[in-house]
Amino acid sequence: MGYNVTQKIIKAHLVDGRMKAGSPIAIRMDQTLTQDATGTMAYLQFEAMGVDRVKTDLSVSYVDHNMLQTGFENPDDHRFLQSIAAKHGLYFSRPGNGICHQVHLERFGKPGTTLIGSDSHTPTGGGIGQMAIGAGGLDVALAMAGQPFNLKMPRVIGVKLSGELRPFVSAKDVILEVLRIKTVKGGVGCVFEYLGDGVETLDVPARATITNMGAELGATTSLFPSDAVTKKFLKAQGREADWSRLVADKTAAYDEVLDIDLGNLEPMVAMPHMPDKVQKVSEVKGMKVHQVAIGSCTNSSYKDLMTVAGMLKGRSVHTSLSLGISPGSRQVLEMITESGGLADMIKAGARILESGCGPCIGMGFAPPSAGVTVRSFNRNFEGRSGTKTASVILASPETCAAAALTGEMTDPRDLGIAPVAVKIPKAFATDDTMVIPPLSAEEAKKVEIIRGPNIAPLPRKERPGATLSGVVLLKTGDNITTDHIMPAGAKILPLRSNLPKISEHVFEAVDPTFPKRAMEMGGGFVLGGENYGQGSSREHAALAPMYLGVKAVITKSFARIHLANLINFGILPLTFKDAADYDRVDQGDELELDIADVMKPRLTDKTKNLKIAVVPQIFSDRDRELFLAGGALNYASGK
Ligand code: MIC
Ligand code: SF4
Repeated sequence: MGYNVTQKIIKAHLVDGRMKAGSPIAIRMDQTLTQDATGTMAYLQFEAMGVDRVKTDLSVSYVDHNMLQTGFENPDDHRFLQSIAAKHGLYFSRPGNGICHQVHLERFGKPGTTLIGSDSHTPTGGGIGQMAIGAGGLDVALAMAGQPFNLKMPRVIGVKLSGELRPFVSAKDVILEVLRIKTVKGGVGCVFEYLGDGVETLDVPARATITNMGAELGATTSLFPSDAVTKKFLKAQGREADWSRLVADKTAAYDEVLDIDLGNLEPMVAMPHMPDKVQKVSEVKGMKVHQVAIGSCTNSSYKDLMTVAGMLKGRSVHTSLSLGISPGSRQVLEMITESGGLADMIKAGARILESGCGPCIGMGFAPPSAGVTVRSFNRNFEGRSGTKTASVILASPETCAAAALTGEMTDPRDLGIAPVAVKIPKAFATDDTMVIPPLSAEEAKKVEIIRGPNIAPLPRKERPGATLSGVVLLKTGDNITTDHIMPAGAKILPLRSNLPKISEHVFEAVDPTFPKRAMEMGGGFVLGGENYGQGSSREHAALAPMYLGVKAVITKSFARIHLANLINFGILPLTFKDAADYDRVDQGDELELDIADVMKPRLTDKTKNLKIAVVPQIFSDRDRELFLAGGALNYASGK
């Protein structure tokens, strides 16, 4: 039997383990990326490991999230990141150069290689056949220190594409269709690998939209083959030498196959407040819209924005709303400027935001109270936009542009305008002056790391005792996101390097009394339903609860990255052996967890005098030792 693309890349990077779905494996990481909101912590952790220079082929530190500079915190952090990159042999992508995933795809990603990034949308690189995986900052720091990445060998779901997309239907509609079928928890433990005749009809930006938003399936990553289309893209980026062909063998097998006929798809949306609440645009047409935002790492390529520019050209944004556009990278901004697209957008009344994450993470351009905002983004969790009462609808750039013109949900095919066809340019603008290359080892020695007052020292955890006891501080439901656990937004994001301060906001939108109660009670337990911790890679969703004394989290199931982050910071993740037991334990109950043998924990609900069977979510000896050491940092530095 031949290999699929996923197996080929894993096989070439396998350091330990067996390639059997569900088995623990360790793979070598060729490249790393960080962004500023997770990066400060990742570099503090890397520093604590005592390694002078990154051991990867290439590591890049990006600044794209914390771009609003309403105080000293964000600019201080940018300066810290620039100096620490210089110290340790990294490339530094300066603020203004663009969103990490878009820039990495354009300038650094390489087919057939591995990339680990401290951001959940790192799988964007799958658009050019790179195995790109999102993880917590600590796992990225370990990779920079030359350690392999530990994960479970994924199941490989083949998504067989046939046919061709019709006008005004685009890549976003493909991934929304996959989300409709598989839901936000349907991809946990899986790689989505795209195959079939339809693949060659999709250009790289389209492929990258699909692999990017595969993160919303909870997937380990998503992958396209590297073919002639990939070669054309890399050539236009002046990087033909980085191309290599990588396709599945004819006899390759998949654990499951999904068939999608591109020709049958229609414009779709994900309704509030989950990316899998998918409907056809035609089913919600006429709904009033108060804001439109186009951009984010999902849909901010040159092609996306030129499509929008073409639809707006000679028309005006509806008076009832504001349209904000954030280009994905400086390359995109430069090229839409030179080709006249930017002027068409401005003439139509669009507000041009800087090149970065911006409104996607609540960094400005928040919608009005109870407003409906249509966004070309990937996440629509409650409150994430910065306005708690707002509703976010996720849609393609075409559907966003249609809403911007009419002021209501509109199927772009009903506008009665000619479809805009944008071709991938023969040559992109490839000026990398906003990327500072690594210094020589000699020069790096002279660099002083600049730390502002916002950088608090890194916390360490003690080794756990034989018994963990305390009360259930909070009982949550299904699909709790890391945005629920550790909110982002313009006010809280600048505190990412300051754990004591950011911890005051844990579970803010769910129960604002949580931090105070947790501190007063000396910590305790958190209960959750299915898919606990889905969404972002932010390790602060584990670190901050750890700081507040959370000892274990007991759920029906976990999302992959958050599960790893919990173990990395010494919080024990457990699932109920019988999901029905979730209903028997209540918030406020006093629990005792005997972990004399951590692989056979014994849980007692002392309030109800109940024994509850639980399963530790620890799958390898390494993870067990790491938890027993009080977390990955103690483990890695031998403390
Ligand atoms: C997100 O989209 O939620 C983020 C902000 O990019 C996060 C990372 C973070 O919280 O810093 C992610 O996706 O991992
Ligand atoms: Fe930035 Fe949004 Fe992409 Fe996260 S999802 S990396 S916040 S653009």
